[in-house]
Amino acid sequence: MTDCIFCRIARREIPAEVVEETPSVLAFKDVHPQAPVHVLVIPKKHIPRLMDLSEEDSALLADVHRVVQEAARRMGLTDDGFRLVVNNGPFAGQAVDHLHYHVLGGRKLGWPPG
Ligand code: DGP
Repeated sequence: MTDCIFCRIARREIPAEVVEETPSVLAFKDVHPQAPVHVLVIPKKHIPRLMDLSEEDSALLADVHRVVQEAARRMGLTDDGFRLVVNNGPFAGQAVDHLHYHVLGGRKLGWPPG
């Protein structure tokens, strides 16, 4: 158990607009949306960064991707598509040290990112 902000959201100690939940994964709306749809998908387990994943997390990662699919369906992103982003570490601008996937959609997104 940690006091990180996403662990606290996963424990429902801090309110969030939940889009999808399974026993191991939570999807909720980003508080500072960068696109018309901006959902964060997190494993409930505290994993600080993508580089901290290990082989024992394989099933959990599959769950995360299933929830990404379900959240995308629920938010109407299936036809036009969406972007899935993981910021890993300071150069990527990772602000919250709890692994999270950004699901961004609802408009055409630019590439490359800044
Ligand atoms: P990153 O830069 O990849 O670490 O993105 C962190 C994201 O988390 C950022 O887009 C804003 C979002 N965020 C931070 N605190 C909260 C919060 O308390 N609630 C919600 N819903 N989102 C948050």
